[in-house]
Amino acid sequence: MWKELAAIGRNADSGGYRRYAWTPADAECRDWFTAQATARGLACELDRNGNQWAWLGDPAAGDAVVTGSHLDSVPDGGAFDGPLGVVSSFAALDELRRRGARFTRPVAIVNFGDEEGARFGLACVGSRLSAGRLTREQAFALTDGEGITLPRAMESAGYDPDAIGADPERLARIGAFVELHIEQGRALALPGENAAQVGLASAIWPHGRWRFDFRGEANHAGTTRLADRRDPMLPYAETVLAARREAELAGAVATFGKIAVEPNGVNAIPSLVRGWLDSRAADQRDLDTVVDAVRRSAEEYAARHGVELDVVRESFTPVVEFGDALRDELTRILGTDGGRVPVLGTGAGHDAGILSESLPTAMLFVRNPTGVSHSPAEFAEEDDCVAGVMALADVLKGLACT
Ligand code: HGY
Ligand code: MN
Ligand code: MN
Repeated sequence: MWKELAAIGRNADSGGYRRYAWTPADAECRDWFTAQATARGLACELDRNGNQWAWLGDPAAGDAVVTGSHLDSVPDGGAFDGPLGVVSSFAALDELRRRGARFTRPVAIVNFGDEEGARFGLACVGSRLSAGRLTREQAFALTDGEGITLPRAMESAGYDPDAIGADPERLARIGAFVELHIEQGRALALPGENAAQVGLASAIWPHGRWRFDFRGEANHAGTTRLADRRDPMLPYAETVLAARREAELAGAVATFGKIAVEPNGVNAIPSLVRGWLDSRAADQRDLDTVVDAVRRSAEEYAARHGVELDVVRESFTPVVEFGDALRDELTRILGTDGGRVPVLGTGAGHDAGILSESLPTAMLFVRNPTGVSHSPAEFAEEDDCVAGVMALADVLKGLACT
């Protein structure tokens, strides 16, 4: 399974993945999902938001146990972020069948669409739509870097954008959603009390994405006197450094990882510099402090250079505290050999976080020896991945089988 999926959407030069929503690579990942589900006799279903579901048992019976994750990636992302959860779900089902488990609740494996928001800028579009946390109007307004809107992109991929919207009936049939994910950090890998192959999630930090548009005046790089310039690159550069300073002060994180310059010519002073800030903090107050301070600094720098500034919040996810009941149930199931199961917070967003307001959700983390993610270097040891599959099989057995 892993080898088949690994070849899809991988860029030969970088070794990273470019599986963006509603692109041919996304379609190939979806075909792979359908093939894996069909090969296991699971009933495949596509919901109104383009999320894929593979069912064992009758969904209408309700109280389903669902597992899965996402298959899309960030630009040049790694092989594990998302796919490890989906592959492990199919493998865990295979393991349960090997053990002769008898299912007493419907079980489904899900592939949530557009979790990374790499193309349209908003994280977790598929799960947000289903949970009613993104309206059709908001979704229709999303555009990619080429100005293609989300509905047009869905249509070109053969999906009906007019069908999108909240899906409360579907979510009401789910009793628990458990997402397995590679840890995007090193808490499980470092020696100490959290050293383990598998851990559980406690919370997801509040986090968001803000677009800073610095508008200056295009001009000749060679002939325009410095005093006559309104160069948007300068306040942008100062704002990047301010973001780092403010994050350090607040014990938060802040990243300007994406920039778009117009006209982007070596010998032209830009007319527009667009920078995207990703900022996250353990609590909302610190996040607000960082973003407000960065915005204020940006305004001050822009004014100093005669540059206009617009700041737009493009994506935001409030803090997620995963419910104790389901996590305690998983701890009971996994801690059978007396081993303590580490419980970790994370700064990474997930579909499980989006759904946590609609139904009981939990996350399993698999050890990441380097902690690296959102990079072609992302890696997990095979025996840690197998431990993750076994843990997920134990969890699904404990929740959905006699
Ligand atoms: O950006 C995130 O937190 C996640 O990988 N979507
Ligand atoms: Mn990710
Ligand atoms: Mn992910």
